[in-house]
Amino acid sequence: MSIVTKSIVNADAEARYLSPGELERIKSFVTSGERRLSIAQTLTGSRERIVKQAGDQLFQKRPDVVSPGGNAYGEEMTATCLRDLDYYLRLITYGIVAGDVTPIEEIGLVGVREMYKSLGTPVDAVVEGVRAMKNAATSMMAGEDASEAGSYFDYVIGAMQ
Ligand SMILES: CCC1=C(C)/C(=C/C2=NC(=C\c3[nH]c(/C=C4\NC(=O)[C@H](C)[C@H]4CC)c(C)c3CCC(=O)O)/C(CCC(=O)O)=C2C)NC1=O
Repeated sequence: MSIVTKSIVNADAEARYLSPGELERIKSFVTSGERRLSIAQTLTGSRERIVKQAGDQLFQKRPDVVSPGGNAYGEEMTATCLRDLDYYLRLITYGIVAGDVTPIEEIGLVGVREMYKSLGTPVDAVVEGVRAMKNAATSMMAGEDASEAGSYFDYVIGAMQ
């Protein structure tokens, strides 16, 4: 739910006008809108490059995951691993557009540690992959955009640990 919808639902539940604080938060959401959309466009347009670079960096740092016995060993499993990175990049674009981490949390983080545990996937290596995507993505952006985008990657990294 966006901050707009959420504020309206909360206010209407109490049959009141939006508070000055709520209006202020909506204002900041609206004024940052153009920038957030342009960040999401950059990430969407560069998704293949970001995922590829991040994968290369991850497998260099953690050769164990793509070695025999590793969770991402073999062409098919490696592709599934890169697909997961792509999933998280996609969810991060949702968060940036919504100006809110809730979609990332609800779609991709609830129960994620248990899920990866049951798959035998080392979560710390997934985190490493998200960190590598952050590096690849933010290196394509100017300062303020990089820090805005970076905060959503950091959110995923923090929530997975
Ligand atoms: C959009 C929300 C969403 C997420 C996040 C998601 C993740 C997800 N990753 C999976 C598998 C997997 N995930 C990985 C990923 C990795 N293995 C490693 O060693 C690396 C560290 C890492 C890549 C960074 C691998 C290799 C599998 C296949 C494991 C297997 O089949 O044994 C599976 C099991 C089913 C399948 O193979 O598709 C799910 C559900 N699915 C979703 O719908």
